[in-house]
Amino acid sequence: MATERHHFELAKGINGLDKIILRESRGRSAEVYLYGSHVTSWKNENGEELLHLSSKAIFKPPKPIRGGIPLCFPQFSNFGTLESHGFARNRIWEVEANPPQLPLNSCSSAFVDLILRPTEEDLKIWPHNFEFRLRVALGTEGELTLTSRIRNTNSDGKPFTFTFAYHTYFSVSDINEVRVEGLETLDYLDNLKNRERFTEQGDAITFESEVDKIYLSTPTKIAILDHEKKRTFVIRKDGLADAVVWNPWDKKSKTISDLGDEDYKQMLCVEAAAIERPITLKPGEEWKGRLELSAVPSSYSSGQLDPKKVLE
Ligand code: TA6
Repeated sequence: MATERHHFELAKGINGLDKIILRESRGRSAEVYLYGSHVTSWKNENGEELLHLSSKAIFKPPKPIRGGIPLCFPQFSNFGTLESHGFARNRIWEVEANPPQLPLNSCSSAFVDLILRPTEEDLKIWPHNFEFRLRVALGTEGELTLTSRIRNTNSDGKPFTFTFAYHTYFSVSDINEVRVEGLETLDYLDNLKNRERFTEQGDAITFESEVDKIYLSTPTKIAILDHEKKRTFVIRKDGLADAVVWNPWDKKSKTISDLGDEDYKQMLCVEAAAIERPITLKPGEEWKGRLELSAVPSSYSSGQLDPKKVLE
């Protein structure tokens, strides 16, 4: 299916699962599985993959897809009684032809609107009616934008509360050569130390062992500088105060059955999230959380990366 309005194609993906393909005139593309509304691919004009998809990803419900951009809703990790990261990532979503209006980013060259509503079974584990709308858009400069709108449609007058994350797996050339700018001096909860609170030191974040941290009250822009690829990912976010940084490193990777033993070297998760202050919605209320990803050439100054230029 290709429509004039949305400029997307519906195709069959791995194991016959439905997927949406977004294409842009200069050859950039993105793919979204209806299973989980899961972005599994984002490519630049040279056809290079910018997201990391696990070499052992299993495309078989109910196992969530490992890699790409899993959506964590209505619970991040085990911050509650539901399965890890909630259930939105392992439900089949629908394409929505005419969603309530969302200001159209005029720079969007292709987009698709998806929706998830709870089934009777879902209501047994999380007794709240909701509409979760996701727009995935590919911009004319190759930027990938995900806009989530979550509405409380309870008819019993009850509010509900949730945590949320775009659990993005970025593709990097070598985790040892990567640094993250924008989280220096911030407080974080360390998942490897019982979520104890610490303060990050002044330097950019680099990687030499397992990391699993929830940075709190983070700026709206974060950058991942990939020295070897001479590429910088710029993450822009709205409505998402926190940012999770995760790399399982070698030992933890071996305990994750659908992650290749060596995958950790080529991946880094930096996840725009709302965790410390969960979102509460009364019936009729809607929350919006927006993520914009772009990949730009890194700027150099006498052989050094200049993160300030990137963040300007
Ligand atoms: O976002 C980091 C994290 O919560 C880690 O603690 C780690 O286990 C990871 O997500 C993956 O979770 P998953 O449920 O997809 O195996």
